[in-house]
Amino acid sequence: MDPAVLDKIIEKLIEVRSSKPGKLVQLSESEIKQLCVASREIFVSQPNLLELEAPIKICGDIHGQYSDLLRLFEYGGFPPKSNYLFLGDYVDRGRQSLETICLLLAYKIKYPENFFLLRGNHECASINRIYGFYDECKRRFNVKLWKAFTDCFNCLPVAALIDDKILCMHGGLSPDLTNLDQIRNLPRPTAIPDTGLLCDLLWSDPGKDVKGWGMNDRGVSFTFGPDKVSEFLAKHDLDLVCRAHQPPTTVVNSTMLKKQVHDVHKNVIGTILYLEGITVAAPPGNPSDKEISTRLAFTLS
Ligand SMILES: [Mn+2]
Repeated sequence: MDPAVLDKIIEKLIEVRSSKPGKLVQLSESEIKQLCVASREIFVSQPNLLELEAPIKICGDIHGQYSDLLRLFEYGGFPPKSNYLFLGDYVDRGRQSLETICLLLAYKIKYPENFFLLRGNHECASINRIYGFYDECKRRFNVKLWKAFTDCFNCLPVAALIDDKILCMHGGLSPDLTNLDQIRNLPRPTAIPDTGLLCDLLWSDPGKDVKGWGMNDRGVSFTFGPDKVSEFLAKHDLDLVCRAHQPPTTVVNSTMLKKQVHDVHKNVIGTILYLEGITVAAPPGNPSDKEISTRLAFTLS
């Protein structure tokens, strides 16, 4: 897409960082369509299992909370000052899914080798039709635009490997995952199926008290126990599984994180509220909307 158009879009989107949180940025339909098409081309040209290097900042669910995304960049540095990997769930639940996804796609197009987006379970038409994104697209634009996003989301990569040691995805492990090439070989474009490897990567959860594989209360996919994580890490010579998808249960500091990163056999790092030494408080949320307060962000250096 035209670099001048792209720069204008980014400028408009980040201009509101000095405004009151919640201020809308109404891009044109044509600008948003261009973001969908140009980013989709980049997603398809890059592997489904991204191979990345530290230093990189890893961020969890944003869920349409655009002012939180801007705040996150204020803390961590606006691209390209820092490299970023986002773990999915950009849309739904929050009030500004459009601003959120547009800024993320714009940065992906502007800095394709330094800014990375994985797919979350909400980057799927059957989910974001129900949980807010469809309604926001329809209210502010039209259903055709929502369909343009679906075409783009269907091409998002689903996992990343950092320094050959840290496997990142939105949900978690899968009983079907025996070789990382299976992730590399997942076809795109694709919707997220109800079962199988792709479904699990985007939907599964770790279960502290689970041994092996357990039922998942979400009614989709599985839970996996610490034994399955240890087994998986040993088999693939990895240090860590890093994921999002759930509200934070632990707040760690960088020392704790480093210890965990270097302490192999240890579980799954996920849903951590940490960025550059600053613990970001999760906004008070409606308990029934647990995911809205999910934020994961930490730096690997
Ligand atoms: Mn999720």
